[in-house]
Formats: sequence, C-alpha cells, structure tokens
Amino acid sequence: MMRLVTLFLAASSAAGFLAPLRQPQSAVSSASTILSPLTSLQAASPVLDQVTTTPQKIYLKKDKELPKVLGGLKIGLRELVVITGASSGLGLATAVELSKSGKYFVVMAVRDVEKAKKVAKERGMPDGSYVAMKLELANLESVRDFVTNLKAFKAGRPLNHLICNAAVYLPTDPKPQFTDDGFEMSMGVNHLGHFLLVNLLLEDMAKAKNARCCIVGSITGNTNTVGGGLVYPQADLGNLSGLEKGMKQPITMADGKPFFGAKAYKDSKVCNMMTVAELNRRYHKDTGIVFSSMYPGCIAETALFREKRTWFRKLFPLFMKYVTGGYVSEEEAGERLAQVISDPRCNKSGVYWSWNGGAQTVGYWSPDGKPRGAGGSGGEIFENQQSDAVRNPVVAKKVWEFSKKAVGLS
Ligand code: NDP
Ligand code: PMR
Repeated sequence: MMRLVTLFLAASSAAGFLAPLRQPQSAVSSASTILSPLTSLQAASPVLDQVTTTPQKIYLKKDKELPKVLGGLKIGLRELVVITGASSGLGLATAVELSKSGKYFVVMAVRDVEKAKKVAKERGMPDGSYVAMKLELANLESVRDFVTNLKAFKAGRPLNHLICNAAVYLPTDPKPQFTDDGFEMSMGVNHLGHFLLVNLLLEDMAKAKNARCCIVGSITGNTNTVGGGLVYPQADLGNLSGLEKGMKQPITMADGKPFFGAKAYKDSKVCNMMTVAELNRRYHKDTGIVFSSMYPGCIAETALFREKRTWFRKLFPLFMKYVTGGYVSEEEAGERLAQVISDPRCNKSGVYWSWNGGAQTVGYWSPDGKPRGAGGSGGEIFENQQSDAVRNPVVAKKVWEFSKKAVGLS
C-alpha cells in the first residue's frame, strides 16, 4: 500500500500537480447588491412533443413516456426536486437517497434519458418516484426546452428544490472543446448552463414553501485548502476579461488566458459558488428560497475522472483514502447532498456546507483555529468558510452580470 501511495505522490509531483503554497488573498470591500425582478423567465408552453431543435440536433428526442398534465398527479404529495446530472456519481446517489425516502419526487435532468432510466432501475429507485427528462447543459436551447417540459410536466405545481450537480472535468484535453453555443465546455456546462437553468426556475421555486437550491461546489476551487491551494493549477478568475467578452470561441478561459483544462474546471466551480452567493444576496430575502453550495468530499471513483489516465484512476482513490483522508463513497456523498435538501439544519441561506470527516487538520487551513477534517467519510456537517477569492463580493457581482449577458438574460 505504501508503495502505491508513494508512487502516486511521485507521479503527481512529476506531472507538476503540486503548486507552491499561496496565502489566502486579502478580503475586498463589500459590494452593493442590486435587486432585479425575475425577468426573462420564459413563458411555459405545455407542449412536450414540440420542442425546437438546434442545427446540430444533438440532444432532442421526444419522450412519449413523459406524462403531460398527469405529471402533477404523479408527483402526488411529494416535494418535487430536480437534480442535474442524475445519471451517475453524486447526482445518481442523491436521486436514489431522495426517491427512496418517499418524501420526494425526483426529476432526473440528464443528457442521456435512456441511461438514466436504466441506472434508476438498477439502483432500485421506486417506480413512480422519479422521471428522467432531457437536459443538455452544453446547449442553452436545451436548457430552455427542459424548463418548458418541466413546467408542462408539473402542471402548475411549484418546484420545491433544485440541485445543480452535473459537471465535466477535462484536464487532459490539449485543445478546448466548445458547447453548441461556443462556450468553453467546462465553463459552459458546469457554470453557464446551470446559471441559465437556475434563473429560469427561480419563479417556480419562489412559489414553493421552504424551497432550496444547491449548486455543488468543491474544495479544489478554494485556495484556503490543501486540495485547492497546494495542488497545481489553482483556481483564479483573474481580471475576468474572458467572461466579460462572452466566454465564446476563441476565448477559452474566464481570465482570457490560453486554455488550461484542469484550471477551467476549478474556475467553473468558483463561478458555481459565487453564483450561490449572488443568488442569496439578490433573492433570498424576497423569495424565501434557501441557496447553498457544498463540498461532498472526494468521491474519487466517479466518472468525473473519466479523462484521467488508468494509473491515476487506480491510485487516486487509495491516495485519498489512506493519505489525505478525503475519500468518501458515492453513497455517502449522496446522503450528504440529500441532507442539504432535507435536513432542517440546512435551512439557512448562503452557506457552503462541508463535513468534518477524515484526517483532521489537512483539509482546511482553519481560519477559526479549529482543526477540520478533509471531508472524508464520517464526521459532522458544518458551515465551511470559502477562500477570500471565492467570497469576494465585487468579483461575484461581476461574474453574475457577465454570465447573465453570456446566456442572453440581459
Ligand atoms: P460524474 O461524472 O459521475 O457526474 C457528472 C454528471 O454530469 C453525469 O451524470 C453526467 O452525465 C452529467 N453531465 C456531464 N455533462 C453534461 C451535459 N453536457 N449536460 C447534462 N449533464 C451532463 O461526476 P461526479 O458525480 O463526481 O460529479 C458531480 C458533481 O460533484 C460535480 O458538480 C462535481 O464538480 C462535484 N464534485 C465532485 C467531486 C469528486 O470527487 N468526484 C468532488 C467535489 C465536487 P452522464 O451520466 O451522461 O455522463
Ligand atoms: Mg487532490 C486533504 C488534501 C486533499 C484533498 C481533500 C483533495 C481533494 N486533494 C488533496 C490533496 C492532494 N491532491 C495532494 C497533496 C495532491 C498531490 C499529490 C493532490 C493531487 C490531485 C490531483 C492530481 N488532487 C486532485 C487531482 C485531480 O485531478 C482532482 C482535481 O483537481 O479535479 C479538479 C483532485 C482532487 N483532489 C481533491 C478533490 C475533491 C479532487 C477532485 C476535484 C473536484 O471535483 O473538485
């Protein structure tokens, strides 16, 4: 075992993963918050079979099994929760947990409906407790179509909860991939697709009592951690010139610099966490919606690492289990994300939730002086503190405004 771990560290070091330690950036003065009306929300059209297609027609497929107005009845007395990327990993584990509880009806918002139906069955999600609906986050028209289909399906019912979980991690791509709208893929799927989705669904959530909206973040977007501050590359939105210019081809990075896949993922996670902060500032008071982010722990065996080399995929879980103590299973991570939606303790807006499991002291640099676990198995939920860069309200406001423009909401 020790040989395996040493091998991982040596290989990681040779691959240039370890970065020089960077001190947390200094705090910046607070920004004014602007309350804007929930404009640009699309009118619902209860026509499931008439969704429009993009020139590439990569995603749309009529799903005749989707009940139309009957969806409202199907949901019954349960709370309606939408989970993006529910066809694998964390999203699927959360869907399983919530659907089996009997209290929630899960809409699996996925790019591959057939895959979602298959895995839902395999994982024993009770019939009648979920539905799979098409959502291709790499296509803004698909996001809009999903919202139209969801509104038709739920037939006037409010949306109780939204979990933005889907993501791609493209660290080994030498060249950038782009979404159908021309955004760099990690930023387009992880941040901009979700940004549009949340904005289009705010009105439906505002109608629900105790609605919760969680956008999954990560330790690796926070430079006040070993995982995010020590391991190269670090998240850094720079001067935001790429996002300001619309994030479209040939622009590939939020900071306007040349493409760097591993960093693009971490930058997108920073945008996810900043979006939560802005949603909280702009809408929590008026709508009552509880907005949060969370770090689920290192779920080292998920398909997120599909692009990584075989040696990494074999050694990474062992390294996380036996060296950093940051490892968590898909099942336990799913329980954690489900907890953010269901636990009365999580009824507080603007929080970045984490779990104090695994090895103590190596996880966070503990600004309050208390030792914290690395997010691994076990431990208690706690309100974590994000890095100064993520908590910067001036940058968050800019990210919000540039993203709004990029997705066509302003
Ligand atoms: P997975 O790859 O297992 O899950 C990602 C999901 O996103 C998949 O269901 C995938 O669909 C879906 N997806 C990818 N691209 C698109 C797209 N264009 N449109 C719609 N859906 C898409 O990874 P994880 O479960 O590990 O990741 C889930 C979340 O957890 C992510 O937000 C990630 O950043 C976060 N996270 C993960 C950590 C980890 O250690 N794994 C640590 C910290 C945070 P499909 O099934 O079709 O591939
Ligand atoms: Mg990292 C407590 C230490 C810790 C934690 C909690 C993580 C989480 N990582 C830690 C430490 C280290 N990692 C160290 C010391 C190294 C150098 C050997 C290291 C390396 C490493 C790599 C190469 N770690 C990684 C990678 C990835 O490709 C993953 C990544 O950054 O994806 C964006 C990753 C991760 N480490 C984590 C977590 C949670 C990840 C998955 C990233 C995420 O989804 O945010």
